[in-house]
Amino acid sequence: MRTNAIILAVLLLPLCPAGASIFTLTDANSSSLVDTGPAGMTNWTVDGVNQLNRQAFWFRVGAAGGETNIGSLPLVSASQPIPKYLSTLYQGGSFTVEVMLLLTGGTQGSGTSDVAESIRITNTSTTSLDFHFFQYCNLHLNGQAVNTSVEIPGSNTATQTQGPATVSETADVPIPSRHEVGLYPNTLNSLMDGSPTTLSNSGGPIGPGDLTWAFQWDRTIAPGGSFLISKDKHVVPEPATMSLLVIGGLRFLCRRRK
Ligand SMILES: [Ca+2]
Repeated sequence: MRTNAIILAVLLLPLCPAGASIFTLTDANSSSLVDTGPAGMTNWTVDGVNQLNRQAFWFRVGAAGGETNIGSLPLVSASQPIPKYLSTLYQGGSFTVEVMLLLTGGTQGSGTSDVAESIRITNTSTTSLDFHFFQYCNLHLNGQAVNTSVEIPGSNTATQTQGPATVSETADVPIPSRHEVGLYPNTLNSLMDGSPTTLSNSGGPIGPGDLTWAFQWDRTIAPGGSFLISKDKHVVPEPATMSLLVIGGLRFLCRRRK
């Protein structure tokens, strides 16, 4: 009987977390740690090397006041039906935020990895919602805090490099309202102060340094309506392994042309 109770508790745990929980996503050569609390995604390990310091999301309703980390909202549910996928749902005062993460690793030793993310904000009230959503990312490519460069050459793709060829690119849809590259912790401090943040639209390139980038979406969401953000973040390896990975390289080039 006691064994059955323990098994039941373990089965229910991913569905009914009491508070912030840390989930581990795994697939092929990759793993990632996701804290459902304010820390957000804190690790993205590819072939044994962590590429990420932190990625987290903030929001603001209306034009005044500071931003709030979504991980500080009540967590309604967290579900990990398969090791490489995690879905979390947060309850705001008049809206919900659902974050869906899919980790796709490359073959062992390839150095390639991909994280696809979708964020759905739903206005559950009967009035329009003046919503501002922020995505903040601090990559530590090749496990190093100081990376070579970061830039947002257009308005929806952030490219960070370490050395001549280790690259992470993140493309976001729909195109963000604003963006910003920066040196840690300037953007993070702005998101954590008590004043409204408007990203600067600085696209760089900047570096070397402890580099960060962020996107901002400003939307009025109709009563009962939703706003969906989709993005894809991937990393490709340094030249020594790149030469062995023609297929992976071609896939990267194809993605760049989208
Ligand atoms: Ca702020």
